[in-house]
Amino acid sequence: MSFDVKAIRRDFPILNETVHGKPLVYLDNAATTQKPQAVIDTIVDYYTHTNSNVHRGIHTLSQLATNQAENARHIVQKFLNAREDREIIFVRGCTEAMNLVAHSYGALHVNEGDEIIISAQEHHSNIVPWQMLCEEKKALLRIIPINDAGELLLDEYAKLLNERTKLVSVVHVSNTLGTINPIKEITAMAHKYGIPVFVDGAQAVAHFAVDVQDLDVDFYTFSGHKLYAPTGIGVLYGKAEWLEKMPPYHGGGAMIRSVSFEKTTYNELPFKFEAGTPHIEGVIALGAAIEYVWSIGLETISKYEDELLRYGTEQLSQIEGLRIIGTAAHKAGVLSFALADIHPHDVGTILDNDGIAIRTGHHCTQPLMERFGVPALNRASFAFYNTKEEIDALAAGLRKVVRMFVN
Ligand code: C6P
Repeated sequence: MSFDVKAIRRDFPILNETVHGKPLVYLDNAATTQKPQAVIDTIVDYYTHTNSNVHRGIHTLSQLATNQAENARHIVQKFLNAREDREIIFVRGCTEAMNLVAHSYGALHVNEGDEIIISAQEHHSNIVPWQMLCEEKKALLRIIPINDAGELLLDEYAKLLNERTKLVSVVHVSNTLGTINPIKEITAMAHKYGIPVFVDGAQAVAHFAVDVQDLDVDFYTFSGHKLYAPTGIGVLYGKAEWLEKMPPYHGGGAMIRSVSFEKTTYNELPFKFEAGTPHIEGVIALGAAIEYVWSIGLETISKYEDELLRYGTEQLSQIEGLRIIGTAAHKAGVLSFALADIHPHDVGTILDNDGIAIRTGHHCTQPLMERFGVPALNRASFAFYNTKEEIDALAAGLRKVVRMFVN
């Protein structure tokens, strides 16, 4: 299919907005993506025609809502190529998925003296839950280091694996560096010791196809809002054999089979991990977002975004005093950079005056800031609705910042 970015942009009404009187140039897609009309319509349609609680009612609307929500689960199962629908747990997002696994898997499998491996690239949400678990269990957190390009050092990783390791949890694509990690290799290395692997796919699923069976990961998570769906809905994939053994995370309605004051028995998968009324319209809209992405095609998306990344890298590299942080050979559409010694908040504010949205700060990866010796960074991150003209606007905006501060 040929890629018509102008037509794609018409699917996203927010792209017509102006900011400070200038056309919006939205380059903060790693923080959250904009929503296509198909997703917005799905939410309106749900509240207009179907709104009802799920898995609770015999009445027609409840059954319609249940069918739509379970159909969305099936769409996610296909999207990740999971074996079964029951391996798809709906959560609020990556952060909740990590806390769920840390809490539930951790309760069962992690004890004093055990070790958990994460990497130097991790977002705080893939650091703090494991730190909390390690503190509680007197276990140890081990960190896979990176080189100056922002790539994991697999030789060092190999040295960290041992019989005390109880879990490896790594990010698929770094939100700060853009590095795409070799998950298949990382997983195979851990599996030699029988160690399960959890992958944070927050920055992966919107950019290329992910096949959890091919990667052979034990757990995988993503947040809907980085995949053109609403906030507050995300997915935890887990191999059924792990999820079956793990205790529930939250207690309440829907996760039970029977309750008495003496004893409660738990529901089957996936409901054992879905206590309470779920984010029903979010679930259904996530299904619509995936169908929208499929209608374009992940291969087409990857190819186009690679082109944007290459063009953006070329254009930004020519700017005086600009240093790109994250130069891995295998990268997704994230460009983080320092601009002379100008504070990123100044850069972000001046760009915003020109309608250009980038992210500035530590990107919830403070250990990475320390690793690269910077207090904060600027980050432009791409989606398939971005254009080379928008990258030109960013480059022009950055030249203006340099002129204001350096000369
Ligand atoms: N990164 C960013 O601007 P939640 O907040 O649960 O939807 O996602 C957390 C998360 C986990 N892992 C990675 C790699 C992420 O990038 C994020 C979210 C956003 O980079 C907001 S901090």
